[in-house]
Amino acid sequence: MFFGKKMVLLVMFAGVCIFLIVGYAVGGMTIQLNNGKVIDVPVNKEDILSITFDNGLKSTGLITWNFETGDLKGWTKTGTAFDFQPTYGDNPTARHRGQPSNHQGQYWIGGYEKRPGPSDPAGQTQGDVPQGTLVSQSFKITQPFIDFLIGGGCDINKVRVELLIDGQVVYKTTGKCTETMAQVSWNVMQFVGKTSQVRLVDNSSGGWGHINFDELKFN
Ligand SMILES: [Ca+2]
Ligand SMILES: [Ca+2]
Repeated sequence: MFFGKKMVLLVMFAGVCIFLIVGYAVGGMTIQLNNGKVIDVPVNKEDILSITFDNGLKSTGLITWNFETGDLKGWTKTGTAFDFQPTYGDNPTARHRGQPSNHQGQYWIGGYEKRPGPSDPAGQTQGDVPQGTLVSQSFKITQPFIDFLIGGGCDINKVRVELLIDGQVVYKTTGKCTETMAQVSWNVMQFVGKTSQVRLVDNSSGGWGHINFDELKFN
């Protein structure tokens, strides 16, 4: 009987040791809460595809969907069309375009604009000549709708925003040949659980050869 208890203790001790060793080997991340608590999660950054909150406000924590980070965190550029993005403030109004951007917050993608930050002169532009793409990291769709603001050119063959599922384009939307962005909503109910990307395309150097974009939300 005594031997049996000892064995149980020994097995328990061994189990704790294995748990600690495995935990150390896996690595992990630390989440700091604003109430002072700290939560350790044994998951490596490179293994995370997306982080989903119950309220759906941030389906991924690693991609800037509203550009309020002031950079292109979670996005990859090709070409030069998105070199000076995101754009700060209502630059079209600063250059007296008569078409306010209708951006949310302070930063947005304004393909024609060249004002990366508040210390840069307002009203500068890079124009329509640069071409390129801007593609988001992969994320998993968890909500039935993707809403966003879009403006800029209106030739869908040249400038557009695309939704990719497993690398294939399933939605594409262009602007209305005005700098003023308006909301578009994609019904993605059939793609819930699928791996997805958003891609901005600028294949034009001519008039209205740019795309504006901001405030993507999962609803
Ligand atoms: Ca914004
Ligand atoms: Ca262009």
